[in-house]
Amino acid sequence: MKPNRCIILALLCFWIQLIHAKSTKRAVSDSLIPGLTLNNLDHKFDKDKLEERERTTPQELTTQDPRHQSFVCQPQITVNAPPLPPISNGCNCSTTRQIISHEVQRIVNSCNSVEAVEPSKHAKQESATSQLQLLHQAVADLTTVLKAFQNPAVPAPAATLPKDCSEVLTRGGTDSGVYTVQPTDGGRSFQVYCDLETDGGGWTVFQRRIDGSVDFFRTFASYRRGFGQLETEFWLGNDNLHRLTSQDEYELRIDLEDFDDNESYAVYSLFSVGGVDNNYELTIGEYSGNAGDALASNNHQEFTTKDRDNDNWASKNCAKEYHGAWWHNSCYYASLNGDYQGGMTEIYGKGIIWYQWKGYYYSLKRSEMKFRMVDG
Ligand SMILES: [Ca+2]
Repeated sequence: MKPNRCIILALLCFWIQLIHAKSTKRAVSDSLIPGLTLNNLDHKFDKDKLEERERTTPQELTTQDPRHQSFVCQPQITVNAPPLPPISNGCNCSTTRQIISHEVQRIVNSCNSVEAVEPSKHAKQESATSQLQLLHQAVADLTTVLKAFQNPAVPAPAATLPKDCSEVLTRGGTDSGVYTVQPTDGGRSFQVYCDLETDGGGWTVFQRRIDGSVDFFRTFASYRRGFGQLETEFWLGNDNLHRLTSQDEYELRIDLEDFDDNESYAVYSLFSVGGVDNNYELTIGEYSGNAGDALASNNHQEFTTKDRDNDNWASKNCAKEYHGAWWHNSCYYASLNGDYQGGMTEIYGKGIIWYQWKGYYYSLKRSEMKFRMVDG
């Protein structure tokens, strides 16, 4: 063979191999285009070529493919096919389409599983958060209790009830009537009648006579407890009087009325009642008013009833003799717990008496005894 023919034959051989190599490379590259649907794969792939690629490595392809061998020529051409995706576990796949189909299904199943599990996880997280908040609150409450227990100096919550009618007034009370008070001694609360109108108001009423509907000729124990009706006639009780007047500094006011609609009053600048141990001793201050100072002689006297003689009348009991429980000395000028006799009477000193205003033979129509805190 002439050298020219040999050169032409070698160039023809190289051209044929180059065209085959380009065709093979294009087919493999098309199969890796992202976004291809499974239905399109049949049109993009040659099934036989793919099965061959899965069985061989890129290097083996150049030496074992009989079609390559038939075109082997100098210089040798190597086709670098891209690597195949790994075959998933559990997939009995023999083709790339089966692998992709299996992987897609596996991902779909995984997503469905996540969607099914996430709501449950979310609910559990919310429940745990809620329980954690409750636990924090319980710890805070317990800490507060422990602090209060360890430190007795922690102030108690403010009382919700007024200590007397003066406080009812300062809290904004305007209508006279029955209120519940809680003395500051920590004892039981009880009801009182508050006069919130007379001379500026704030008066805690502890005695009223108005119509004779209640019997006042009673025992020491009865006066200690109190009796009657707050809206009509009553005695508040000596224990309550002691508790209330021990709280602060109080003044005393006595309002009187006769059956001709005449009114008078007496005010004492200081008022307190002792405890049961000294038989509810009376303490009063300076007098003012227009009824006359009938109570001065009873200052510092103990309480006497028909069954408990604490007065200064050595041979008799003033309360029993004149039907009036009172802070008797060697009896009285004022006795507002006597019998309700209804005005002028021939009975000496047994009625509702204010001697300086009406004498010993006039039983008053109305009397009201009350106290309030001293200003300033
Ligand atoms: Ca006596």
